[in-house]
Amino acid sequence: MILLATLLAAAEPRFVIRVNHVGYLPDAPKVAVACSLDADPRRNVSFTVADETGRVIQRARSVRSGGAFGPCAETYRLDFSSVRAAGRYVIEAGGVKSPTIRVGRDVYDGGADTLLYYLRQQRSGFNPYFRDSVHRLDGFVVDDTGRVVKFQPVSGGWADASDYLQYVTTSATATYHLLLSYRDHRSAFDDKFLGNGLPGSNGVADVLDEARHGLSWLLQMFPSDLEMYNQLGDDRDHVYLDLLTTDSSDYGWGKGKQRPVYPCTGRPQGLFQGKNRSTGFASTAGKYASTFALAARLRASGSDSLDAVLKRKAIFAFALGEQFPGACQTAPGRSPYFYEEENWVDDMELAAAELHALTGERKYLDAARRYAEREPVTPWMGADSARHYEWYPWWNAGHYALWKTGGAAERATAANFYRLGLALVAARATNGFRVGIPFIWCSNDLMASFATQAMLYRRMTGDTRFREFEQAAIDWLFGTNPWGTSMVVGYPRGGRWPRDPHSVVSMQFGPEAITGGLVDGPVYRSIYGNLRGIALRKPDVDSLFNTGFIVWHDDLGDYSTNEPIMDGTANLVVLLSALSSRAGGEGSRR
Ligand SMILES: [Ca+2]
Ligand SMILES: [Ca+2]
Repeated sequence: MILLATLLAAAEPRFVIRVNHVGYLPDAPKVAVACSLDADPRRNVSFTVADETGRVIQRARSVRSGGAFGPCAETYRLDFSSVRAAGRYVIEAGGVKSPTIRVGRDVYDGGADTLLYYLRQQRSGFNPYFRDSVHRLDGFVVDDTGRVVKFQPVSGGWADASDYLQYVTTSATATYHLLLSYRDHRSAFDDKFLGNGLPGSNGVADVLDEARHGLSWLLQMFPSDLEMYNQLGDDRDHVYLDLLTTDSSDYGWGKGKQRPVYPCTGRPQGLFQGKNRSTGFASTAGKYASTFALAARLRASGSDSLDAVLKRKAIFAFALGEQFPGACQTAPGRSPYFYEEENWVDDMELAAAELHALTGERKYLDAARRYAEREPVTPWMGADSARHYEWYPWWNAGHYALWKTGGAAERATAANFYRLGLALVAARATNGFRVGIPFIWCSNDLMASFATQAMLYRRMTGDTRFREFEQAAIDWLFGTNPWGTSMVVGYPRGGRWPRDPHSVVSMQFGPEAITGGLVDGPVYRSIYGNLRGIALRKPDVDSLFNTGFIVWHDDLGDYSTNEPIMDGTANLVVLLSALSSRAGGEGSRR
């Protein structure tokens, strides 16, 4: 057995070429990364690029090693940016061929819609994937002791990940991202689904259908000016690995019955051992306000009276945030993990900027500028680590909103603040993959956010100094990483992507069932080693590439790197819709 294992290991390639499996836009920087598991004293390779027929179209070029990264003893950046013609190509280096590489304006078309499949699958209330209603009894509002205050109808929204908790923090952010994608890139989206998520056409872009699903839950979670709810369910959910439709979590009111609804209180919360460190309302209030304000301005709800309600609630949510500054964190149950969001001025900045755009009132622009000055850079940028969701959302859309609604001074300030953050990450990205984010839990969310901020900065200013890093982050998400895998389940069809994510849905129905889900992504080995209850369920096919400081496992047992995440998926919709060739997308630019 040992001999066989040794022989098999010896047969594994020790020199690999990693590429973006989705492909490259004709005018984008194009770089594949070769990873050698063995140190090479020459520290040098030459590579060629051939077209589909085998004809060499870029003659041999020699490249110096960019040094070690993770499992790679050497990394080589194979730049083929000069290849601009649409087509399929193969790179050859070190006697090894790359996977087929696509170049074309339309390589990202349909990508954003693919992500929406996962969001539909995560729907609570009526779930179109299961064609059944889930969690229809939600929920019971609870006080600090867990005592039921009253029943409140809040069935709807999206399950957060492969557990079924629901948070305003992530759901409002996701809804905002969907609305922003609709506003900026609506032609990138199809209309192949109805409002309830079943197949069909309703004259509404599917991204707006999905945003409306989020809006309707958020309206239920902020039912009156005196009640601002923050969370539905808690981690007692984790006891069972059930399907959404047969969730048998028991919060003391019977299996599969009501789930607890946690309000923002401004006080630490947690019914068992662990408590969060909540201090106010503003992180959640700001998210309600910005999402409702953008929806009202876009007339997104489809009804004038509902748009008026959204506007009134946006104004009131912002006022609550001003009255009770501080963070409203998610509440832990029996496990020590919760979303430890500390920053709230980013959320209030975004809210104020959107309210200015909606109402034109000067006081909101002043407030947006004031909040922006308090946190120019989202603090994970440039850092080596952070607590779980400590600095959330991962990119501050408030600066972009301020830039859009402000005058010349605000535009300069907002662009400058984005630049400062990007420069801090770029300064850490001296490795062969050109990545500078910290590999904390949900690193793919950070990677997508860095790329989004870099793209927005480039469009806002025309300054291309971070273009290489922007592209490297996009490429990382779709295969230019040590494992050579796309991080989105089922996308792109022909590429490598997670087959065994941490999800009971894919476990029972196959990975196609959760097409479109962005998984958490690699984490520091130290994080993986210290989390509770992680055990791989099968031999690691990527063991050769899991020897470095970061790890990723295509294994249901690893909830730290391979669990699809709702908010990360919605965040990526912004980027993928921008890359589409349809009407104004990045792919249409010359
Ligand atoms: Ca539709
Ligand atoms: Ca925040």
